[in-house]
Amino acid sequence: PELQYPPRLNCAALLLDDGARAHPERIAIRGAQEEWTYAQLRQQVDRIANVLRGPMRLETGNRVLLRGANSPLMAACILAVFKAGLIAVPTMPLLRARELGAIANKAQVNAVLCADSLCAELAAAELPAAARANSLTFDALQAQMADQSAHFDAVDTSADDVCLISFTSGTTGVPKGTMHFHRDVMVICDCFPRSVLQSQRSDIFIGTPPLAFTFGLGGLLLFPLRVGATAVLLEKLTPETLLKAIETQRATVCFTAPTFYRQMAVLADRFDLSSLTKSVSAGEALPLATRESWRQATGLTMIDGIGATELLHIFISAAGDKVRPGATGKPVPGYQACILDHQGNPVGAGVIGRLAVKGPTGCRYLADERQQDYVLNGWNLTGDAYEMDADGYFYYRSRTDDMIISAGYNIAGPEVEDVLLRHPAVAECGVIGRADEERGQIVEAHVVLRAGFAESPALTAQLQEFVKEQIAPYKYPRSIKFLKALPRTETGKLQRFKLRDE
Ligand code: 3UK
Repeated sequence: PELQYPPRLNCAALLLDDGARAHPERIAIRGAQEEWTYAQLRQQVDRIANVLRGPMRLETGNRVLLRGANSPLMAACILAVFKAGLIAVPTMPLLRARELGAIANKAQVNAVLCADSLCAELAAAELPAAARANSLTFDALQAQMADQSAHFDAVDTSADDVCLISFTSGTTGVPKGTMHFHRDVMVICDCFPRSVLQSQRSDIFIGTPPLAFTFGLGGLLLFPLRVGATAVLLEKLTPETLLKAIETQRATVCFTAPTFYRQMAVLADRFDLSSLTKSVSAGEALPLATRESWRQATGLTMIDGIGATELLHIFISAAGDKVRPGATGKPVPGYQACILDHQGNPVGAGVIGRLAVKGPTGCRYLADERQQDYVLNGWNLTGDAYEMDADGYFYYRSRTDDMIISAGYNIAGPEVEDVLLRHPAVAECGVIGRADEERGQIVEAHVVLRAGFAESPALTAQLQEFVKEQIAPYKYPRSIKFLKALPRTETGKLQRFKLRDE
């Protein structure tokens, strides 16, 4: 892909001002209540930018913590921060005071914009004094916007000025902040969406990932703006309300996590999903069983893609007839990937090793010694165990740390999960290694049953047999536990450590 941008670049100016000039009357963003054309979005963004640089007295390079569920106003705040030459620090809506305080201090934020409904938790957080004094709720922001001009000239930033600090949903330790430039924002718009998704101006994007998660920021805001399409931003979506919204909004592109697709597949026949042409899955591995049930329910071939906060968006993926069952896909044009052994040497086809990625975006942690663990000779080590085939397709096996070693066998939990998901009684499942004196670890499955099934020793035996019939018998779960729900992050990732700690 052509990834040439001028050395002076403000990504919001490029995404927004150009769109507002070229197609002012097209719908840019729809929310639960409001609908903004490109011209209106630009005006909202410009008013917010004027608040930021006027009454809030922020200066180029200052950092603004943002907190809100997906909505047009939240989107406008992020764009305004970019346009005003500031740095956005978006935070996940479900974070608690302790985590918010850690992020605010790590990123040394100078100001805060927070949705009214999420203010209480932030009020309880320890913020840098200056940021505490320079906080606005969305209601207060809107009151101030009314007094501001609807025109703001984008601050003349450099393509490699930081505009975004995105925090990883780290399962352990202090969250890691990853820094991204104005250029990186354009790069992700010009890689995956162009070469794999092939998004168009007529597309209507919808989905669940929060804008504070770069999967959502790209898929539900930046990508649609880049091609003049429409972004639908709704909060608190459930599998059922997302299906309803796809129907009523006539959405064409859906972004969500595998667990949502699994639950939607069961309900899909009650909705008219004929508008939908693309369904993108990311955040965790897409089991083949889920790909198949979604295909049966909708006729659509899902677009699986692995992305990471460190790399900003998706770097391995495949769509349409390029999809190979069980594989995530091939490196997105612009990116390279390879598999390394423990010494850091490349391994050949068919050997499991550590995934390494190089491309136009990459990991830049904010003051964190873990930078050395993630980047080796310019290659980003994502922490995933992958395998490549002779044709260059990449197959996810597990997180590097999650590989189960039982009686000398290496077992990838997701492979066992894929089998269990094919059983009619299983709605959701998570497979981990449980410490065992004799075998080192044993395979343990945590299963959520579908409605109409009840746990019993007979069902446990049946599930164990079911696994043994389909994959090497040593991979079968010697222990099966039944749960009402699995612990997941806001981004749809299974929290395996919570299953282990049980
Ligand atoms: C895992 C996947 C298998 C993998 C993300 C799309 O998930 C995103 O970013 P995070 O920083 O997590 C990164 C890690 O998540 N993962 C993500 N997608 C897949 N594993 N198949 C997949 N398709 O372990 C990776 O290292 O939260 C995803 C776009 C932007 C993102 N930030």
